[in-house]
Amino acid sequence: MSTISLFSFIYHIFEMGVKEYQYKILVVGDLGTGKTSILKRYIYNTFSSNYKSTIGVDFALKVIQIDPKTIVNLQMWDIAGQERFGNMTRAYYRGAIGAFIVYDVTRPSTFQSVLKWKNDIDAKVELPLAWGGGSIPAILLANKIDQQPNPKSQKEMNEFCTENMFTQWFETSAKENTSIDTATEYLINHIVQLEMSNQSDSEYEVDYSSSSSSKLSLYDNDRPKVHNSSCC
Ligand SMILES: Nc1nc2c(ncn2[C@@H]2O[C@H](COP(=O)(O)OP(=O)(O)OP(=O)(O)O)[C@@H](O)[C@H]2O)c(=O)[nH]1
Ligand SMILES: [Mg+2]
Repeated sequence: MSTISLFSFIYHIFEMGVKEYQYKILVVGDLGTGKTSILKRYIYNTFSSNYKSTIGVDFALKVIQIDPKTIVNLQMWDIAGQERFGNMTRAYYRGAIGAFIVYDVTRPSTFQSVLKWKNDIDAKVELPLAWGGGSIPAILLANKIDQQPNPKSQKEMNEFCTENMFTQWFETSAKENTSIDTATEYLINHIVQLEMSNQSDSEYEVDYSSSSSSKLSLYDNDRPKVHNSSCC
């Protein structure tokens, strides 16, 4: 792109009044619950039954056009289950504005851990003061429902989420692509509304300074290229 056309492109963006938001979203939960698979399904629309445990953290980006004047740059941080509330999570969580907490419906022990993950997040990160502070929105994902129904009833899930301040819950399958887009849309809409209701004029900046030592690798080498998504 020539310098002149670059300037006219930038001018066009300003003239159109396009607002761009950056949201950092965490994906946490016990080992093997399907966090990486959920992200791969959401971003690349792929699934593999091979289990390759994440080491440290991975992250992926996706640009979403909410409406003609609103763009969201979503930064999804896929935190290894083996991190288990260790010291590194504080650095990984910094600047996050929302979270998915994932359990595996076939392994009850992973449900026992979701509160530990929620408490770990609540202890280490909170919403910006300009938004009123407090806990970041957390969505509970009951994953692998293609393998068996969720052992918890809808009533139990609703009560659990209300009591423990989860924003919402969804039953998902990364394998069969069940409710992953819906859950993500729900979280993004919730965050956009939070930001708008606090009438913040400036977009929320994510601080990456702490992540320089993190593993910021690509996902698998066979990652297909998908329009409007990118990975660093
Ligand atoms: N049947 C089924 N298998 C799934 C689903 N999601 C993930 N898996 C499988 O579960 C295993 C673990 O998935 P991962 O996505 O690697 O789990 P993870 O939570 O990222 O694990 P860590 O990185 O070790 O914390 C893999 O073999 C996946 O193929 C699902 O929705 N249904
Ligand atoms: Mg993983």
